[in-house]
Amino acid sequence: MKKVLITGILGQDGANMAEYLLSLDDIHVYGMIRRSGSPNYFNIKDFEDYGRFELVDGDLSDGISIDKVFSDIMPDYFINFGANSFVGCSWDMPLQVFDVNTLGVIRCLEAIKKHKRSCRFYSAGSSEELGDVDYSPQDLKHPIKPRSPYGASKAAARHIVKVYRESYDLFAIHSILFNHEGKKRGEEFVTRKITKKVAQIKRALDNKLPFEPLQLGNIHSKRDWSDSEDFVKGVWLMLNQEEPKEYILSSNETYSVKEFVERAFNAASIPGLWSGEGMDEKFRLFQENTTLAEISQEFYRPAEINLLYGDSTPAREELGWSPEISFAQLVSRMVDNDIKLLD
Ligand code: NDP
Ligand code: GDR
Repeated sequence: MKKVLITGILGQDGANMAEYLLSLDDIHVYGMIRRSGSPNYFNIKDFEDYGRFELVDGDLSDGISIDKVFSDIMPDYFINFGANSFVGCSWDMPLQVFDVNTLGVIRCLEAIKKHKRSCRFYSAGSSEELGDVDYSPQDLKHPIKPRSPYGASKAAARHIVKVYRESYDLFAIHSILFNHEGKKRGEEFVTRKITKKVAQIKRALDNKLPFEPLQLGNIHSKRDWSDSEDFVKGVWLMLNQEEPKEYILSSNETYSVKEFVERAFNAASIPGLWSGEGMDEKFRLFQENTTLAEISQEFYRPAEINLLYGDSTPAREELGWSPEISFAQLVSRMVDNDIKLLD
């Protein structure tokens, strides 16, 4: 039986990875949770009582706990999805972001180095490391130029994973993941914020009730969006190659937040039209003066990445990976899921 330790188990990718691995034979999954007064088990509710799944306590900001969790389990694979992953808040708490996202990775690597060097390690890198991009689509040769404390924390983690890989001959990788979303996505990220609000507005319109419009920041930024369920399979393929080679995972398409908004309302059969410019830009109900979405200064960031557009050709050609869920399917799956959750 292979033992896989996953951090960030209650988050989107950790839960999707565990669910995928439990669908395979011969894998025991240990999901690490951090101490909280009221942990949210929603993302793991479908498999938390499964026999080959166990929760263990640990915190990436505490090296003693990482050392203990690792040495108690002695895993064959260590997948680090734990992070402070919200770019928007990273300007407000840069030290905490670096502690968890960068020093946390060193704590994982130190445990592997000390207790079991044959353990294969994956830590989640991010397209946020690329920052103000020089060219599109972005590949692995693109310079690292982060635009946020979060992006900088992931860039630093990238370098330290390479250093440990080369210094101690570890199978340790930090591959760049472009945006990926889905039914388990946290509610502060823009896609889930949109689909949750669209579901609420649909409910209000169907029942002729009043509602507050969706409020967003920069709707002109473009992102390369995929489904997390596709990405966790790509990460597992990367972990099972012969050599520890890094790859980009992306959809190879890019859409603006504005396009996501349109498609989400469309998926809920709510017809709308854009009007106005800048801070006055609005998405209105077709042929009515009802605002569905509007702009708010509150959701702008101190610095923005205007365009992310990945090139995952090497992962497709060499690992045989490819995403199965299209952008249109991703949006409608998320909207349908949020509508169902209101029932
Ligand atoms: P989530 O925010 O959904 O999950 C992150 C998890 O990390 C949460 O479960 C959280 O715990 C946990 N965590 C936070 N701080 C600590 C800590 N100090 N110790 C242990 N665990 C901690 O993120 P995703 O699942 O979307 O992302 C997974 C990884 O991939 C992250 O590293 C993210 O930065 C990276 N990434 C994500 C992308 C995306 O588009 N989703 C793209 C590129 C990279 P709790 O539940 O208690 O809050
Ligand atoms: P991102 O995701 O920053 O790309 O990081 P997010 O969904 O937060 O933002 C995407 C884009 O939407 C714009 N935006 C808004 N964003 C949020 N959250 N809320 C809003 O109201 C809003 N209005 C506009 C943002 O400015 C941005 O341009 C995600 C995370 O999963 C990271 O952990 C991961 O590393 C990167 O993707 C790749």
